[in-house]
Amino acid sequence: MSIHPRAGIIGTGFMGAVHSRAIRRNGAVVSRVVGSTPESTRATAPSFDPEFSTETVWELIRADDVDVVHICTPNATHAGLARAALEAGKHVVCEKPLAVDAQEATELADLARSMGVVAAVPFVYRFYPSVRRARARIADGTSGRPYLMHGSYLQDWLAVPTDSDWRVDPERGGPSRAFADIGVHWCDLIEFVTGHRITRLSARTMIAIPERGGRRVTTEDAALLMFETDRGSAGTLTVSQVSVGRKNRLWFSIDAAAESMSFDQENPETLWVGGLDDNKVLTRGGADAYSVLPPGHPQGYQDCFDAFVADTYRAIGGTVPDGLPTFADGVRAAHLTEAVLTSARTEQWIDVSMRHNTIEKVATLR
Ligand code: SOE
Repeated sequence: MSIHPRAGIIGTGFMGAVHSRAIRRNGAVVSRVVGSTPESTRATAPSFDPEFSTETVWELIRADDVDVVHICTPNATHAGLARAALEAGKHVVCEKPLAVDAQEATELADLARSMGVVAAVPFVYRFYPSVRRARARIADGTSGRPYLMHGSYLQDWLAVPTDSDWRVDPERGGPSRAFADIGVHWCDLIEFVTGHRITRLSARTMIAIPERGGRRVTTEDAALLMFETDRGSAGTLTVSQVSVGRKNRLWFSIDAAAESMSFDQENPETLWVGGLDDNKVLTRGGADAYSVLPPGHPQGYQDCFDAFVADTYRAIGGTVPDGLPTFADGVRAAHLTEAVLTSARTEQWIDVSMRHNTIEKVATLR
């Protein structure tokens, strides 16, 4: 199939707009667009300038002029929409979380494999050139064995009691909010860069603002983790959506035998490298993987999305690029999310290693 498939977008909010820009920047067609409801479709879909007007989700999923479905709706609708699109034989890009429980996420990954279609999840921070550089330094042995991985993912868009969003409602967002929404990005990224897998974790969650819009809040504003990995490393993570002044500050440090490296998503053109004799800042070079602009012309979040969609569409064309985040990665994220909630409830360490073996099996069977 062409690497310019015809796309259908379900969901016309911020993520729908990000996906539509990435689709068009890759030379593909936005064939159909629907919102979460017929009313939102009529109100918002025309602004996406689709090829065809579409009344319902089902019309989009069944349309012969849609090859790949992008699901950009509230979390609790993801699994049902992904299942329907897969059963219709479509390739699927589903926003994280793939599903609000790990069993359903696993079933979707199995279904995608049995249907023989491409099924991807936008863990897009993998596509920063600086992140690929850090990954290469570990893979080629330059960094030495990672000892510690630590960092945070901090935002402040829910820092005020009057702030709210469908994510706060567990019926629409699922039982976890901060970790399921952004903590999974950090965990995916640290495992992607190091090649390690988190095998056990201890987590605490906290609700900083107990009431929003007159309703009691039951989903976490923040999560704090300690974890161990399958290759003898350990780490910590702080996730928060109430950290005033932090807009989208994903940051990690990997402290390895020969050097430490740190990356800051709010300053993504550089990678800090600390050595025993000197420290240096590596700035994105024009020849780096996923560099599309000359040095000094900063690349950012949308460029990562463009690269993710390009690689997804390459996979649809028959060549699966290294590092494409698929439904198997969505399954892992769902398992980590469940482990975080279980650990926070029981105050116990939770083993996630067995789940990983299952996930890897799913991933390799493809
Ligand atoms: C909101 O927290 C959000 O848009 C997340 O849903 C995205 O996954 C993240 O990349 C940016 O912040």
